Amino acid sequence: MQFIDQAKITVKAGRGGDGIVAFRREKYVPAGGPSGGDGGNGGKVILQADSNLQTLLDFKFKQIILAQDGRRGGPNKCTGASGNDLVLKVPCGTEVRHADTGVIFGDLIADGDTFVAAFGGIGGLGNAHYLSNRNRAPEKYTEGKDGEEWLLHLELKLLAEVGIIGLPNAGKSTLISVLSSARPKIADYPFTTLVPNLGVVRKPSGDGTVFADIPGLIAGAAQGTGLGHDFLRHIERTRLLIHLVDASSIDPLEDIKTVEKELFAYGHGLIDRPRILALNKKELLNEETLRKLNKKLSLAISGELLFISAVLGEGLELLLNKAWKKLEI
Ligand SMILES: Nc1nc2c(ncn2[C@@H]2O[C@H](COP(=O)(O)OP(=O)(O)OP(=O)(O)O)[C@@H](O)[C@H]2O)c(=O)[nH]1
Ligand SMILES: [Mg+2]
Repeated sequence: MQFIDQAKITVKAGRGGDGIVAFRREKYVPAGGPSGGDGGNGGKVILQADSNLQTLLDFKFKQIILAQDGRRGGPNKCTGASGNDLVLKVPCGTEVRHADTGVIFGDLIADGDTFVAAFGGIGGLGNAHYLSNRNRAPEKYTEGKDGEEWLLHLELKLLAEVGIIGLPNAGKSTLISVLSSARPKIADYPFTTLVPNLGVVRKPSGDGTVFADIPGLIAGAAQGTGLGHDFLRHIERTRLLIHLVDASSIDPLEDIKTVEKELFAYGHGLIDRPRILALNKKELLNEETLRKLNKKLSLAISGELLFISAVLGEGLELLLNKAWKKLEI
């Protein structure tokens, strides 16, 4: 399935139906009064969050969305039928902005959340409304009003509590595959992961916590280099980041700094997000190298660090315990 996390759409609500001019025509009533009914209101365009959806793919092919117009009024003061509302399903975590100004209109978080993207035009009035003592046979009516029309920018920001970040090939997908039932592609080359993967990890209490594994970040990611930048938005809403580093790389400290720089450059408060630094692939290092690396990093880094092996499952319990603790604060 294609993962589409941005879309530009035009939503147009239905136009109100026109009011009409009509007069009562009854057999024994010589001069029937005005009886033109009102037009129905135009249908609304409504966005609704649906937890079964994971992407905005539908909107790649459907960019203009029109709700139904209201019907004209009828004789005998019959109001025209209102246009049907159009309900568009979007994934949970979809932010709705005005495409031209960037103003946030709405944010659909929980399953079932709704947001009226465009209100329908109200129906016009039929001539029955204009009966007065001075005018017993009004010919006046009003037209229905146009429905609202907006150019919207939809942006999906995944709702994961924990984000796994790091350089390509650090083992992020391996980690999420070991911790959860997610089965992302894992391979021995950078940029294996092209779209974020979500996995649910059970807390000791039994509650599920959503982890997101995003494509690898590289230097310049915040400015758009590589794939990472496009996906940093998906960790904006996380409460905790697990920064995964390949302990067997040539210079893990340099790797750490590269990713930290990108978090800083991206903004949105990511640099202040609670973080756990986990050095992966520890089984590839001998005792001596491990000790030296631990010392070097401990001197250079203020926070705590943890050595793990995603493949062997070593240190993962400790990693999760730390994660749960940090999430509780
Ligand atoms: N020896 C060892 N190899 C590991 C460990 N964890 C992951 N790997 C390997 O590292 C390689 C990259 O793993 P991935 O999980 O695809 O890495 P990633 O960080 O998701 O990579 P991108 O998606 O490209 O950013 C694979 O060959 C994994 O088998 C580990 O604990 N020990
Ligand atoms: Mg990956």
